[in-house]
Amino acid sequence: MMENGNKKVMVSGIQPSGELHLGNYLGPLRHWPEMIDEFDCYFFLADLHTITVRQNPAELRKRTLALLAQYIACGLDPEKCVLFVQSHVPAHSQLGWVLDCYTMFGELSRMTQFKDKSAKNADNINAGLFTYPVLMAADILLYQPDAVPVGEDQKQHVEICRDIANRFNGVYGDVFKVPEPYIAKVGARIMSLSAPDSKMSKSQPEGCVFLMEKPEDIMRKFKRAVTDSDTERCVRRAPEKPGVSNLIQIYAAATGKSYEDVEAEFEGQGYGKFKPAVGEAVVETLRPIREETERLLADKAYLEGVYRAGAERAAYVAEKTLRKVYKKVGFLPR
Ligand code: ATP
Ligand code: LTN
Repeated sequence: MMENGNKKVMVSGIQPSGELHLGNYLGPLRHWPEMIDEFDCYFFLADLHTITVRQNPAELRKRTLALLAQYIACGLDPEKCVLFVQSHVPAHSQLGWVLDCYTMFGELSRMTQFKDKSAKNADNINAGLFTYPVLMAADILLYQPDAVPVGEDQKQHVEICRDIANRFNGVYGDVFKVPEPYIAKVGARIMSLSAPDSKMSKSQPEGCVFLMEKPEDIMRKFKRAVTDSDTERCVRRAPEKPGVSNLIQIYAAATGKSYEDVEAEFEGQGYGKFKPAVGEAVVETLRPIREETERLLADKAYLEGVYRAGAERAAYVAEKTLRKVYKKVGFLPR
């Protein structure tokens, strides 16, 4: 079923750097299972990327396996797509080095994630944090994908990947396919429940709903969600109502309804009804994922089988691209 030469290809990854949250799910992850019939899909756990920030080794191992279980629990059937751990496929690091030499200091300096993360980790602004987008470009280009499904915040990284691919192709001919970012319309930027002007992020846990969180904790976070102080208190999207607009977005994404339908459903009702309704919709969306993740985590042998087979299938494709690149730049064949 894979690598049949006709199907379009898709690749994406998430860092096992913390607990998966509602933004990760409603933004990119929810859409991945919808694509596995149409595309040849490669989904990986971006563990190499996580060490740009200091990690506890035992925790990292645990979270990597938990994220794999969550991928599967969200509907990524390992029989229908390739699931693997980034560090298990050395071609990622190997192509990363080559692409480092085709990426400019100036363009990396403009990356907003680098600016943000170096401000947050002022005592550890390491070279990996700086060259992170180049490794990400290697992750992508190895699989010659048509599309890269990510959240809005990763768009700039897919764009630099396209620039690097075009630069390389400009010198050596058509080595890489130049992929498009694929960003969902609903849910691409879920905002924090406690500070709706910043994106939901694990670094602000009070405004962040985690996939494995208990239903009562999720309900509590939604009931406390920051809304707006307009006297009408009506459920309608508006730029001056970021809190309510975000809740409408979450409810629409969780239930599959349009924004207009959500507004109509709660017309004439205040926030007191709306906030718990959003909480319940989220709890019900996440419940089967949480239960299936727990079941899968009890079967380590199965998960090991999945990532071993995934690494083999990914490496087969990745090494083919790497060999082509090595040949083009003039490395002596082994
Ligand atoms: P942090 O919480 O530290 O900001 P993160 O949650 O963004 O990190 P990543 O591994 O960088 O973690 O993100 C995984 C995927 O989830 C990416 O495709 C990213 O675009 C998407 N994503 C992250 N946060 C959100 C959000 N609030 N809304 C929608 N998509 C998001
Ligand atoms: N940078 C991404 C994770 C990531 C990725 C990738 C996503 C690493 N390599 C390749 C898509 C394709 C992030 O922080 N969310």
